[in-house]
Amino acid sequence: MTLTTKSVARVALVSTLVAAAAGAAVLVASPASGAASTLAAAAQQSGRYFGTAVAANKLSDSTYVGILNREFDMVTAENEMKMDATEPNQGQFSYGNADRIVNQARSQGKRVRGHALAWHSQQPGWMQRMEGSALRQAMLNHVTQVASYYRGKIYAWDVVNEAFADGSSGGRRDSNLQRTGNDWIEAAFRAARAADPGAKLCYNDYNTDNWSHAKTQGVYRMVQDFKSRGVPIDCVGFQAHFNSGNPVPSNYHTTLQNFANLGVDVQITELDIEGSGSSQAEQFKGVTQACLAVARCTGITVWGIRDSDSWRASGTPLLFDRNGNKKAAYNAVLDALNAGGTTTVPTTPTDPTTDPQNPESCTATYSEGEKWSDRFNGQVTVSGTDNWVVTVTVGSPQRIIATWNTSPTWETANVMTARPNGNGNTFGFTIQHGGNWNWPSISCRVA
Ligand code: 9MR
Repeated sequence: MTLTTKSVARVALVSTLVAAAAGAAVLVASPASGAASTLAAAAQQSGRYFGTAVAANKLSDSTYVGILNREFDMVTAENEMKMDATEPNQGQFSYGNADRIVNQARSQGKRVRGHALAWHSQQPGWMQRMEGSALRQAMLNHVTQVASYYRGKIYAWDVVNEAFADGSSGGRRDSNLQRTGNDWIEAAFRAARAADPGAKLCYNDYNTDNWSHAKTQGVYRMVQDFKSRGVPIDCVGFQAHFNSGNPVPSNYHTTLQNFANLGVDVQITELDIEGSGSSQAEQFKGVTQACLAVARCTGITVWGIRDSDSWRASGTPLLFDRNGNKKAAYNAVLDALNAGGTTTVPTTPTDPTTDPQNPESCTATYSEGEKWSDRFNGQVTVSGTDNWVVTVTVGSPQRIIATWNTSPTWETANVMTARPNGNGNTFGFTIQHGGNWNWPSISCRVA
């Protein structure tokens, strides 16, 4: 911890007051040790997340929501943030179902992956009929509007989804967006960065798992080119939809590591593996271990909760059966997460130095502070701007009971908005954890 003298004094004061208030607070150190019992808690041991796709129309299903709240700390809207859902008529934006998912997630202290700002598929009818510069403008406006609406609430956006062709070409997929010019992808990334400087910006695709495949190589060359030219890209999403015709490749770890070596995070974004029993479990274990072995693999998202929630339910490709029971694949993933939790990855997004278009980006880095039996301290250091707004979201039943070096406002009881109060760019807080030792989620934007 690098606290100023002044803030050390404040921490001490806060701690004393809290200790007095709590009666018999004992100064002991470390968080819970031993094997974690949920996917999210197990992933957090190495600074990673474990997420799922969520469908708004299932949020009234208590079994579904029970598993969601218990097991996952990252949420992707399965369909509700896509272009047809958010802009059904040109210039008319519709966020009802997406908001239901975002609000449910954030009220439970979960983070959100945004999916997807620009895609050849699931375009609204009016966009499907467009071409050329009118389409380019409409696409950029869509990216700007949607990313601005959710500014500060999204951990990572799939800015562009599935833009590369299958097969041996290694080139782009033909689409109305591609026909607006090869630079449409970088234009979308620049628009997204301007709209939400605190979100990580990802390129997301499928069939990019095998390092020797032409499509994987094509995406790799694009990311390499973007990094060399300062196009703002932070991450690559690997959808990871596997089945017997498209099994987990033996070089999967190599693929993830090679992309990470370009200076981007990698994320497994839509994992499902058709099959059952121990063979399915082994494959889930392999994918989990591959992510854990790559420092910049920041998390795994499965594409649904129960087999019956899956887009390909007959392949029973998920971690819970149709009744919500844990499958062998669940235990394999949990064990792998518990065994591999040693690598710590940075919690925070966006390298502002890579974005010449946006010199005032914002990076917020969380670090752990002192821990007691009933509470722990955390601090956030902001870089890139002196003009920041940081959102700190704690999970239930946590409560922020003290702060220093910021004067907070509250969106809800567990969502705090922090701004500079003249004490520099590091602020801190005390979280009464109520048994939940998870780190808060942090996002940052330029005011
Ligand atoms: O799971 C989604 C399903 O409900 C939709 O009908 C389908 C429509 O395209 O999209 C599915 O999600 C896809 C994701 O958005 C992108 N990668 C492939 C996913 C599975 O098709």
